Amino acid sequence: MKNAILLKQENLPELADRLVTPSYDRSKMKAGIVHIGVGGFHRSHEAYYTDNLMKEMDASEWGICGVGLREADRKMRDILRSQDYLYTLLIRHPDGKIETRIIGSLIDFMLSIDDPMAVIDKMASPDTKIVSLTITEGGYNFHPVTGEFMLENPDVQHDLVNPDKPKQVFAFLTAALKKRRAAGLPPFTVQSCDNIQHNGDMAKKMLLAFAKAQDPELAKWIQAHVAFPNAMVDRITPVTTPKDIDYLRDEVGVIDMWPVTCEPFCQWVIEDVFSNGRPAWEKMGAQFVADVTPYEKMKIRLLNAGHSVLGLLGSIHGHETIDGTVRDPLFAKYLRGFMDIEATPVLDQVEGIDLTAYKDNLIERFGNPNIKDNLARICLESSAKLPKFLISTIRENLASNGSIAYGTLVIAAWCLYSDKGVSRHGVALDKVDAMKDELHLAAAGTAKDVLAFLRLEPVFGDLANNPRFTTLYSEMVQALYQDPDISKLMKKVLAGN
Ligand code: CS2
Repeated sequence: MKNAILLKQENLPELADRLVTPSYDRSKMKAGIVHIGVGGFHRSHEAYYTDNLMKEMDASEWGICGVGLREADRKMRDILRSQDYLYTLLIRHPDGKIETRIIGSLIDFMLSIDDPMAVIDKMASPDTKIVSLTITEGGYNFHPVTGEFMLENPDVQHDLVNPDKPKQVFAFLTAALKKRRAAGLPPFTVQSCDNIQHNGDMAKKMLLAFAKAQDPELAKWIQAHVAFPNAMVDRITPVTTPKDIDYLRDEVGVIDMWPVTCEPFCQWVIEDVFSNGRPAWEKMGAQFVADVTPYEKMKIRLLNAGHSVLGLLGSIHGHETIDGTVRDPLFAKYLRGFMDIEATPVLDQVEGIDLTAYKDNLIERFGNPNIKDNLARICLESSAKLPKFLISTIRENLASNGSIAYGTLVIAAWCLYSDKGVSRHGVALDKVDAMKDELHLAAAGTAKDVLAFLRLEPVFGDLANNPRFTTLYSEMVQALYQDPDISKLMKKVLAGN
C-alpha cells in the first residue's frame, strides 16, 4: 500500500484516487444547520444525507456546525478540527463489500462549555435555519411516567438564573430564539433526530416548559412560530473501533482518527413543517410525510425494542454482538416471536409498508456479519430506552389482554443484569446508565422482595400493581435467580405461544 495520507482539506485531491471525496466547493459553505450532539449516528445519517445533496446540487447554505454540550465532546471536536471537520464513513455490506467515502457537510464544531455565548450567537445567526438534535432519549429531561419537563433538575435550575451561561440544550435554544426575535429574524426549526415517538412534539413540550419558566412572553412566540417536525430516523451505527481506523490506514490509505461505520440501510421520514426553509433531502431519499406517527412507532417498537430484546437476553447468555446473537437460532426465533406476537398487534397500519417484509428485513440487518454492534451499546441507558421501546408494548398488551411473556422475560433479565452485572459465565457486563445506581439498588432487593426492581417508579410507573404482569414477572425472575441460563426460560416462552 502507498503511504497513508492524513485526512485534511488540502489532501482531498490526492485522496480522491483512494476513496470517494466531497466533489463540491467546501470553502463556499455556510452553516444553515447547527447540530447538537455529534456522535456516530448524526455523522452516518443527517450529515450523510446532506453530503449526498451537496454532491448533487448547490446546497452550500446547508453546511453543518456541530455543537457539543459536554466535556466528553472535546475529543470529537479536537479530532474533527484537526481534520478540517472531514471524516470517513465506512458502509459495511453483508457480503463484505466496504464503501468508503469522505463526508464534507460538517464545517465547524463548537464546544458550549468553552464559550456558551458563541454557541447562542451561532444559533441566532441569520445563516442558521435549523437546529437539529441527537441528544439521546435521556436528553429531553422528561419525567418517564408523567412525561412532564423536570424543572427541578439542577442544570435547569442553574440555567433559569444564568441565561447567558446555560448548560442544557433547552436553555441554549431559548436564549438563541430570544435573540432572533429581538433581531426580527425568523426562528429556526428545531429538528429532533432521536428515537422517541413524536420526537418533535416532545422537543416542543420540553422547550416550551423551560421557556415559560424563564420568559412566558417568549414562550408564546415560540409556540406560535417555531416548527418542530416529528421524524423517524434509522441507520444502525455501531461504536467506532480501532479496527476501523487501522483498516482505513492500512487498506485504503487515509489517516482518520475518528471515522464512522454503518450499515447500508438508511431511512428518514420527516413531517414537512419547517419554520425557515430546509434542504431538499427528499432528493436523497428522505421521505416527507404529513404524519410520521405510524412510521416512528413501527421503528421504535420493532427495531429498537428488538435490539433491546437481543441486547439484554444476549448479554446474560454471554453473547457479545447483535449479529452473533441473532445468528443463534433460539434468539432469532425468540426475536421473531416477540415481534409477531407482542409488538405487531399493538402497531398501527402503515400505508404502503408490508410489516412482514419490514420484520424480515430487520432480521437481515441485525445479522449483517460486518456490523459488529456490541450488546453493550444496545444496553447502555436502558432506563431511558426501555420505557419507550418495550414497556409501552407490555402496557398496551396488558390493556388489550394480549401476550406479554416475551417482553416480561426481558424485564426479568434486565433485573438480573442490573443486580449481578455478569453474564451466566461470570463475565462482567459493561453497565452504563444515568440511573445505574438506582437500578442496582432496586434489583439487589429482589431476594427479599421479588417485585423490588419494579418498584422503580420512574421507570415502570404503576406496573408493580398489575397482577397479571407481576405474577408472570415473579415466576420468571425467581427462576432466573435460581438458574441464570436464560435459554431455558426463552424456550418456555416459545413453547407457551
Ligand atoms: C439502538 C439504536 O440505541 C439503541 O438501543 O436500538 O441506536 C439503533 O441502532 C438505531 O436507532 C438504528 O436506527
